Amino acid sequence: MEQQHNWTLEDILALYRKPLLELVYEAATVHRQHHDPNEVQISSLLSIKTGGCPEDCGYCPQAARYHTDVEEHGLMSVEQVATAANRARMLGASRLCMGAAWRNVRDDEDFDRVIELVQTVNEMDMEVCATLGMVTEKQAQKLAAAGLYAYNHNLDTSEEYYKEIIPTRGYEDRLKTLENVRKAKLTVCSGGIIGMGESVEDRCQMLLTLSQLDPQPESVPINALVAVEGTPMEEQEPVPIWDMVRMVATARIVMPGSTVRLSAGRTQMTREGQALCFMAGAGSIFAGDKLLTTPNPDADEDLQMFELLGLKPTAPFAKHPKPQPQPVPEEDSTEKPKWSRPGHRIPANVEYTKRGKAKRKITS
Ligand code: SAM
Ligand code: DTB
Ligand code: SF4
Repeated sequence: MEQQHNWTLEDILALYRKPLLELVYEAATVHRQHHDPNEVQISSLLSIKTGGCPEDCGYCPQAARYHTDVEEHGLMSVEQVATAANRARMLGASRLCMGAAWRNVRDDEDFDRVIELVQTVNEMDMEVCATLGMVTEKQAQKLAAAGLYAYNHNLDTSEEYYKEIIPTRGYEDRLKTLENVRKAKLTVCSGGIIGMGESVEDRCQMLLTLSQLDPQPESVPINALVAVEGTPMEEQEPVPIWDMVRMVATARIVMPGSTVRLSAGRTQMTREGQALCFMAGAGSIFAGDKLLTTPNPDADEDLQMFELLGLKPTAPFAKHPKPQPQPVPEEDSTEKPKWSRPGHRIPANVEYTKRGKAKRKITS
């Protein structure tokens, strides 16, 4: 399919700001040209390593520096992941997305275990996705050889606004990781979060950057911020459903071949609101009662919604063939990735880091 990489920010802003019903109609039309509108792909999230993350992402409940209710745990075993994958499959999920609270992948024993986890879930005939932080090309190749189907790494917002929420890594690292993932011939899952205080221009700039990737990402998750107590974003207002609909519809039009995923934030949305997002081109959801660490709608509720709307779950490997596992390449000790660490000061993050420390002292 021809992809359009020469959108301008003005084009995308003009789409986003169209009268809502006209925007939905245009997006629904594009959706029908490239996708089955009665199919929605289901992914299930599993946090294989939770909390204690050294990064300072202002939205994230897993950052060690904040004080949240997240229960930390080390890397899961093969048995634990196989059990979770089975459960996800019973709920109609075609994909298991394994997330780790890491800044980046390291060539250590934990990564060897992740390779085993990928091999195990691939053998269960599910699409395997991983989101492990920054990866080098060699690491991405190892994951691909193990049978990984997709790698998730979100741009999260515009390059400009990124500096307002994360001081411990640069936007160029996100882009470099996506390039590494592509070179390893994995499918790319990349999107972002709305509701972090960003402007409409930031949202559209993020969509512009995603649309300029060549090829465009196969999956584009659109998350509404889950404002978690103890994080610098705890007081952000919930995202209005209309913003979610506009974001899904605009993503759908600028990247017609991508699967747009209605991601975090569904617990706050009515069925009618979600139906409008499906109409506007959302072709995927995360299902199961938990995202990584925060709640998601009950599986039963989603099942009822699918029945009500006449939606069917997409079968595994409907868009790309199942990866055939290859021998995993040997370690290359000469590879020394240089990820950035800008280290600038973000007042809210500094404030909540202090609160986190104070709270830990009181509770310990
Ligand atoms: N540590 C890895 C990384 O940052 O790339 C992978 C896991 S991280 C939790 C994956 C993604 O979850 C983030 O890029 C962000 O888009 C999303 N996320 C994290 N916290 C969120 C929140 N409170 N609300 C919505 N999305 C969130
Ligand atoms: C994505 O875009 N959203 C997912 C997945 N990719 C990794 C994560 C949502 C996390 C929401 C907060 C939590 O549950 O910790
Ligand atoms: Fe760590 Fe990822 Fe959370 Fe950032 S988003 S704190 S890197 S788990």
